[in-house]
Amino acid sequence: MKKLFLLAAIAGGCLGALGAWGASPALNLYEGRQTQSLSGEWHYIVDPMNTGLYKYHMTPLKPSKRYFADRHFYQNKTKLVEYDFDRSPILQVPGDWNTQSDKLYYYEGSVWYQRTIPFRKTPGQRWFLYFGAASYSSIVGLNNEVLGTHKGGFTPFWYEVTDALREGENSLVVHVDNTRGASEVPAVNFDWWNYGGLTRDVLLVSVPEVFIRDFRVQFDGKQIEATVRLDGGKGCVTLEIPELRIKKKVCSGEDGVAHFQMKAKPQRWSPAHPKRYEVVVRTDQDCVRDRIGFRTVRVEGEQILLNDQPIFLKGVAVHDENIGENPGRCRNEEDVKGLLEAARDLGCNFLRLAHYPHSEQMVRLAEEMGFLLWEEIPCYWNIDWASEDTYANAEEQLLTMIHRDYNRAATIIWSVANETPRTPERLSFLGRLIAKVREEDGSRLVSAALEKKTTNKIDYYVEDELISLTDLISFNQYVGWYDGTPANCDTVVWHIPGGKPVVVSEFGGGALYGNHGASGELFTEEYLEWLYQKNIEMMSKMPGLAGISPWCLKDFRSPKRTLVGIQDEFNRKGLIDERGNRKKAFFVLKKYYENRD
Ligand code: GCB
Repeated sequence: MKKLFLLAAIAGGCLGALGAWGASPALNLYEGRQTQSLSGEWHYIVDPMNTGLYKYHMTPLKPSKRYFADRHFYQNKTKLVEYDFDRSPILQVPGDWNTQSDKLYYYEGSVWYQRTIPFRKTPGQRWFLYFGAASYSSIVGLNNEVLGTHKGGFTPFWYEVTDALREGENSLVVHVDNTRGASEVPAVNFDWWNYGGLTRDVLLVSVPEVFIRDFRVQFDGKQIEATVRLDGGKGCVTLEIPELRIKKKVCSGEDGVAHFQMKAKPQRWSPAHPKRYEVVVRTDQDCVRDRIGFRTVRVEGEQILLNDQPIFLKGVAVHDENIGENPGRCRNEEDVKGLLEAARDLGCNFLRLAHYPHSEQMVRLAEEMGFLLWEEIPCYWNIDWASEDTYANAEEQLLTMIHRDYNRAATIIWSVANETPRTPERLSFLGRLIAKVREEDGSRLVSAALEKKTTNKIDYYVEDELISLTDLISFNQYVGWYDGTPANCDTVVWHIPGGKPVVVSEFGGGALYGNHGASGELFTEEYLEWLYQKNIEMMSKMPGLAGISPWCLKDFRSPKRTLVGIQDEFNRKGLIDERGNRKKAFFVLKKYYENRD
């Protein structure tokens, strides 16, 4: 058991603090990594009572008695066995379970996934199991060994399995549980579908004994700095950017970390010119590549400067849910492309990836297509601010997101929270998170989507102690929807502290595509069209306005939206509906973006 524990600890990223990465080194999926996809058909068993985890008095089962147990071992006829993965139905991985079976549509609980992995050992190699995301928590078992547990439904995790894999067939079992919890992140109340499952890619990654675990590249306007981290030993590292004629070799210290500094004048990455350079990192055993854009971002007074030029963020907020007849979590590049193409047609240069880390595919493709990104973790509405475990969970999600996307030029904003209550506990919690972001990555802007306050529906105040800690003043407002009608926009007076760029991180209202009526009629396309016209007029007068990300691109599933015939369990604040049909408001925003610098 001790050995397993150690394995899980190592694989879970507890190798100790090294360099600037903090305590959890990433295992990043660069080009050139040898990977075997474990996507496709997995058997599953639905286990609402957690029969595979506990005995009848709720004492925990030993791993050897859990559903992890190697099914061949249990198929011994003298034992009573009451499960059989081979006879169990199939779920596609990646994919949420809710949209794959009617029985699982509302399901919140545990599901056991199982598949086999054929394996042949090659000397001198190490192997990792990589999970893009499992929502919300998981326990991974390989051949009856527990590799580890993970919490947080939107961030990747991995386990080293070099010693756990055996020649021939291996049984991989993953217990995934999407039960909501008061001390989880997010907690119990949120306005999107609580999709469960192995929602992102599962991979078997093979690397040499000493391998390039992670590298970070940064451009400060004058020079490119890079830090490469080897795992398994030390070595000499060559970093090459062929198009810039850069080639440099640095030998790591005992810690396996090599630092580079190179003067360079790259073409700058921007939405209008999303130029990326191939960066090759090589040792005598390993070679990986990434395509990296170089840009700078900072704030000056009330402006956001991209490559030293002011930029207005023409944004839209997006959930990780595909466009289609039966939408669910995005499963592949095709799914995220659908969303990104709709945002491009809208004229956006910026996306708020709400309300949790989206997939790496989303971030990479957005970068290739020239979108600036706001990335965020699900400290949403109210969570258990006083709990240290909750804090540790939020911090882990935040750091994993930063580690995964550190090299992405597209990402300019890390956001730590959405619409959270102003309490001392929350201030201390989010203050710690913000300090953590700055420690980990001083090259980007930090934000949080705040709330506004009004007592008379005329004076709106954005007041929050967090503003002194963030780079932007971002807040959500719903004048014309939760707050009066769009006509109210004419009389609203905004009281926003000056001195920092203002980004309205949400505004919007609901409309069912194809539902027409007078502009005063709720849920009609005409109402939403009017709401967008009036909000745009109002916000254009806001001092310091540096960007907007209306709520939101696409109608998305939410069990909180129950109005039959209109919502039918969809939040209807999309500019397009779930099938991609454009509402009238889409064209109002498009026109505004076309005419705005
Ligand atoms: C908000 C939330 C967003 C909701 C939206 C709404 O302020 O940030 O998650 O979906 O309002 O539709 O009410």
